[in-house]
Amino acid sequence: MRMTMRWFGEGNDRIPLEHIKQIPGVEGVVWSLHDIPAGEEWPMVRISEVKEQADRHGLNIDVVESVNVHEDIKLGLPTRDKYIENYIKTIEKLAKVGVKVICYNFMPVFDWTRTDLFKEMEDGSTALFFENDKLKDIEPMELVNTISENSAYTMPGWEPERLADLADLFEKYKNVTEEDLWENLQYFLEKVIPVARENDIKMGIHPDDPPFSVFGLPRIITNKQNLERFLKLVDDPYNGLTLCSGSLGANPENDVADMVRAFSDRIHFAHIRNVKTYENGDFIETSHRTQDGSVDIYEIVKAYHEIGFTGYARPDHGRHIWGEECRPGYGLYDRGLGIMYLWGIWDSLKRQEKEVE
Ligand code: DNO
Repeated sequence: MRMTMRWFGEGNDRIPLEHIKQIPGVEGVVWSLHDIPAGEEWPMVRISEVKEQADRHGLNIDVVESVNVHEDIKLGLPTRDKYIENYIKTIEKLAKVGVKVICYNFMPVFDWTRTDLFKEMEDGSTALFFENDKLKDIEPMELVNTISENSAYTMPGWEPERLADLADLFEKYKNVTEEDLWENLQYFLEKVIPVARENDIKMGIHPDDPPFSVFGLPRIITNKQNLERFLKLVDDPYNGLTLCSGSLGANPENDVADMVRAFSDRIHFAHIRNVKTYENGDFIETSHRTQDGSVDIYEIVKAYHEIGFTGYARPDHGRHIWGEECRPGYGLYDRGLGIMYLWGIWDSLKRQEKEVE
C-alpha cells in the first residue's frame, strides 16, 4: 500500500507540503489543476510546476484526482469528441511527468453531495453530513447558495460560478436515463483507455457519492453489480477503480471489503474512510476508526492486505478538529490521524504474516 495525501495546490491549500511530508509513510500528493475547467487541455507548464514543487519536498505526484469529464461527454452530445480529444492530450502530458493513476468520476452535474459541511458532533468537532429529507425539500440552487453563504469553501463541483447555468444543465439531463449514461461512459472509455494503456496510466473511476440518485439525476457507479458491469465495458487492466469506502459505504448494503477481494486486480487507488449511516438514509462522516462509524475499516484494510495491494491509497474526508480552519473534509489533523490508524492496522497485519511464515 503506497500512502498518499490529497493536496489542493500551492495558494489553494492551507496545508504546506512540509507538513504533509511529516506524516509517517506518505510518499506522494494526490493533486489536480483545480482552476482548469472540465474539458480543457491542461498546460504543460502548469503540470511541470506542480512536479517541481513536489520534488522539492521529496513527494511524488503519481496520482491525479481528478481530470474532470466535461458534461457534454456524460450527456453524449456531438461536441463530446473535442472534449475527449483534450482529455487524451492531458493524459499524454501527465505521462511525461510520470503520473501513474488518474482518478475521475462520471456523476452528472455534481460531484459529492452533502447538506451540511460543518455539522456539530457531540465532542465539539464538526463533520460532513447528508440529510436525506433536506435534499427532498430543497432546490439544487438553493443548496448551492446555503452552502456558499455558510462557508468560505464549497464542495468540489459545486462552485457557484460553475453552476450558474444549472437550470440549463438540468434541462439537458431531463431525458437522460441510466442506460444512456452507461452508453456515454462506454464511448468515453473506448477512446480513452487505449491511450491510457499506451502511456502506462491507470484510470480509476470514483464511485458516485452518495451512491444513489440525487435531485433525480441518474447515477450508475453505485454498487458491486454496477462496478462489475463497469469493468466489463472495456475489459482492460487500465480501466479500473478508485475504490472509495466512504462513498460506497453510505449505502449499508454495500460490502466494501468484499468488493476489494472481488476486484483486487482492478483497484488502482484506494480511498479509505468511515461513515456512520442512519436508518432514514442520513449519514455523517466520522473518524476513520471502525468503532466510530458503520463501515468496517479494519476488515477493508485486512482485505487489501490479503490481496497484496501495492497500489496507492489515501485517507479520505476527516472531521474538523482541534480548531483547525480548513477546506470541508480536507483538514490536516483528522486525515493525519486517519493515516496512522490505517498504518496501525496494516503494520500489525504485516507483522502477523511474518510470524506465520
Ligand atoms: C471527494 C472526492 C471526490 C473525487 C472525485 C473524483 O472528496 O473523493 O470529489 O475527487 O469524485 O473525480
